[in-house]
Amino acid sequence: MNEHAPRPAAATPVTVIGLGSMGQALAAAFVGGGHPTTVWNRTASKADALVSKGAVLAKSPADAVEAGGLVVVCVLDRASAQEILDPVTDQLAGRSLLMLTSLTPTEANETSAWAAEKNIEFLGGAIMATPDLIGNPEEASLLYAGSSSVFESHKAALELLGTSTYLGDVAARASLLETGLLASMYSMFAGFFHGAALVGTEGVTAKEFTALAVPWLKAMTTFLPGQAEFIDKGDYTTDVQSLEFNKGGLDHIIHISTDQGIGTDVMKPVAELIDRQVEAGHGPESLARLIEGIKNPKG
Ligand code: FVH
Repeated sequence: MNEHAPRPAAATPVTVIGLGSMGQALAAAFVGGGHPTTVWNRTASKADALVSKGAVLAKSPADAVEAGGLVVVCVLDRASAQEILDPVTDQLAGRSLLMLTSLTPTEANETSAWAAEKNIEFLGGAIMATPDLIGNPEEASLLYAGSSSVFESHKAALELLGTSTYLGDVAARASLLETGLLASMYSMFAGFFHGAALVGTEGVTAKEFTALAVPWLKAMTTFLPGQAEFIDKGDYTTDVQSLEFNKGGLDHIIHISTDQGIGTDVMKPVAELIDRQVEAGHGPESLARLIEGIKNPKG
C-alpha cells in the first residue's frame, strides 16, 4: 500500500431519531454506506434489526444527538419531533439537524427559525419515495432546503438515501415542492381513473387501457416545459390549441362520459376553470392560463 496515498475521509457519524418504517430505511442506508450510525426510537425494540447490522442504540435522545455529526429526525409529525428535540437543544447547538419528518411549509420555516435561535444548523427535507425505495437513486428522490452548509458537508451521506436536490436556503421550499409534485401526481391518477372508468363502459379492461395510457401520458409530459414558459412569462398568447379549442375538448369528454353513464366529478372542475377564463375573455389564449384561475379562486 502506498503510504502517501490520500486516505479516504472517515464517514461522518450519523444519528437517526425515529425508527418507523421510513426511519428504519434511512438508518439502514447509512449503516450500509459505512457511517457509524446511532439510533433512538421511543419504542426501543424497533432498533433490533438495525443493531444486528451494526447500528448503536442510544439510551436517550440526548445521547443520540451527542453521537451524531448529522442528526436526522424522522418521526410522525412536527409535534412529536418538537417533543423530542426541545429538551435536547443544548446538545444540538452547533450540530447539523436534518428534519425528514413531514412538515408543512409554515412549520418548516418555524422550525428553521427555532433552530437558528438555538444555534442549530437546520436543513429541511422531503422524501419523494416509500421506505423500500430508499437507497435506490433511480427511484428515490429527496428534496432539501435550508442550510447549504449542512447540505454540502453531508452530501455524500445524503446520496446514500437517493437522488438529492437542494432548493435554496428557505426551509419551506422542500415541503412546498413536495406538495406541488404530489398535487400533480394525484390529478394525473384521477384523470387516469376517469379514463379507465369511461373505457370500462364498453368492456375495455384497465390493463388494455394502461397499455395506451402510459405512452400517451409520457408523450404529454413533453409539453410541460412549454406550459412552464407561458406561466413564467405571464404571457399566454398562442396560435395553437387555445382555451376555446380546449373548451370544446372538455365539453366533449363531459358529454360522452354522461352518455356512457359515468360521473364527471374529475373532469367538471377542469371544464369550470376553462369556462371561467373563456368567459373573462381569454378564449384565444393558451391552456396554461388556467393557472391564473387556480391562483385567484372565485370568492
Ligand atoms: N412511509 C412513507 O412512505 C412516507 C414517505 C414520505 C415521508 N413520510 C414521512 O416520514 C415520517 C415518518 O414516517 P413513517 O412512515 O416512518 O411513520 P411510522 O412508521 O408511522 O413511524 C412513526 C415514527 O414516529 C414515532 N413517534 C410518533 N409519535 C411520537 C412521539 N410522540 N414521540 C416520539 N416518537 C414518536 C414513532 O415511534 P414509535 O411509535 O415506534 O415509538 C415512529 O418512530 C412522517 O412524517 C411521514 O409523513 C413517510
